[in-house]
Amino acid sequence: MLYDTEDTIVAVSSAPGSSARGILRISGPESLQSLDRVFHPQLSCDSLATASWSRCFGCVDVSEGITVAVKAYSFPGPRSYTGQDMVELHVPGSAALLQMLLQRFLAEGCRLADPGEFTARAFLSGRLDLSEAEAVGEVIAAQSDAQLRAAQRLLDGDLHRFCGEILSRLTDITALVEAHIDFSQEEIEFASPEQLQTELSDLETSLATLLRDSVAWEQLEHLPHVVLAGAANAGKSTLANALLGIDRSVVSQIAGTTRDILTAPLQLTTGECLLMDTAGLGAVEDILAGQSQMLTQNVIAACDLLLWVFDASADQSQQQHEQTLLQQLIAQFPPREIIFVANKIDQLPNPDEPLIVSPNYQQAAVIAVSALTRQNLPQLLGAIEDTLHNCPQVSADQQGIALTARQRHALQAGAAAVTQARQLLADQESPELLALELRTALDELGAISGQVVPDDVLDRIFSRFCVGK
Ligand SMILES: Nc1nc2c(ncn2[C@@H]2O[C@H](COP(=O)(O)OP(=O)(O)OP(=O)(O)O)[C@@H](O)[C@H]2O)c(=O)[nH]1
Ligand SMILES: [Mg+2]
Repeated sequence: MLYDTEDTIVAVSSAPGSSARGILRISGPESLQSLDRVFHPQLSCDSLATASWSRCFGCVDVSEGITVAVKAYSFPGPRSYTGQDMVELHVPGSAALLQMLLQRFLAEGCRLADPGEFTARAFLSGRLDLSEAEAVGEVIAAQSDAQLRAAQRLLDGDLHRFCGEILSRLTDITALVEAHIDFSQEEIEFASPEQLQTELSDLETSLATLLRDSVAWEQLEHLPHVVLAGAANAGKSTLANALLGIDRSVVSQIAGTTRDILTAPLQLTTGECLLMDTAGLGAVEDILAGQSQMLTQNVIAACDLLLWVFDASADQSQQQHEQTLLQQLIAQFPPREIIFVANKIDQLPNPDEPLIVSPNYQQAAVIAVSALTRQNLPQLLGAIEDTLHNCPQVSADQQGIALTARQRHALQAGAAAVTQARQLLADQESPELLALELRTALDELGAISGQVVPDDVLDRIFSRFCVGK
């Protein structure tokens, strides 16, 4: 992608497909003029070429005999999204209509925008720094609440503020060291080596803390896996459906109903997880049951939380059988976290009688529920949330900044250069070497907000966007 900002670009910026409203976006020096040439405003409209943004109703002749009613918004630069003169046309969201409108503006000399080019222009005009521009892409790509919230924090400039402060402190230190080199003939001490040592080790700590507390975007992409497992007929599928609020899994009295792993996202108040309903464990009656149970064991081995479902109303020999299954399972595939779910309490003659569950594995919680009557499901959801709280995917939601691979790499390289600089100072190496290392740190950390970024890096970032953003 060439970063030419002198031409005027156009693209459909609403999502593909039919919708209530479709949006065509235009940015560049000719935006307002090209709008003027094709747009017929209603009489009551104010001029679109005002200093602040304005809106006007009117119509556009898209081709012979076809006129489209549009709402035109003009956003004069530099206070627009891209920093340039911008226009948005809002029309009923028909793909055919938007294509006609797009062709009309292409015929007016506008160029079809590349993916992410509007946001690239926002970055190039200084409206967004690079970490914020990346956040726009992540907001668009977000598939879960956790990702969306992390992207929003990035967009709000959390990383931008942190890097700005570090860069400013680092620039001060570099200036002191360089002044020392420039005035080395004179007997002036700009800063004592001890002062510089303290400053550099403070910076090291700040960078290390950020790196430690941050999470990778890829990590957010992995939602915590919560697996429902237990003996056949314990009520796992009924419980899955009740928790999800939809009939996702088939339920029946026949043991061995579920064969495949059925997965669906479950919304929690602290984030989201993937709920997996599995085939019941126990005697293997046929090849299919054997394969299903192997699949179940695999997901249990990799899950973040196991919900062991058992039938609290079953007779003693069945309960004994379920416990043996559980013991065998835990011995072979110890789960990270476990909650015991005593199901079918609506069937108990005396529901208030305390349940006795052994083994007392890792002092796990026991929640008594009825998947059928939905009794105590809020308690179960609460226990799931509490247990997952320590999962990085969910807890990242509350605290750490999520870093893209590029940002993490730049932070690590910057932190390594700061450590190297502190080491050079401790070894009483020449100030020239020290200044060189500090410059490296400045370059690396500056790359996060985009102060120094080569074109190919920009290409990689903006090519992940869709056209129109
Ligand atoms: N009374 C009562 N019946 C339940 C409850 N939960 C499930 N059931 C019944 O138990 C039977 C088995 O339920 P499923 O949800 O299919 O059990 P499952 O554990 O998924 O069984 P498999 O897929 O065969 O391993 C069905 O007849 C359900 O209606 C409950 O809380 N109370
Ligand atoms: Mg089932």
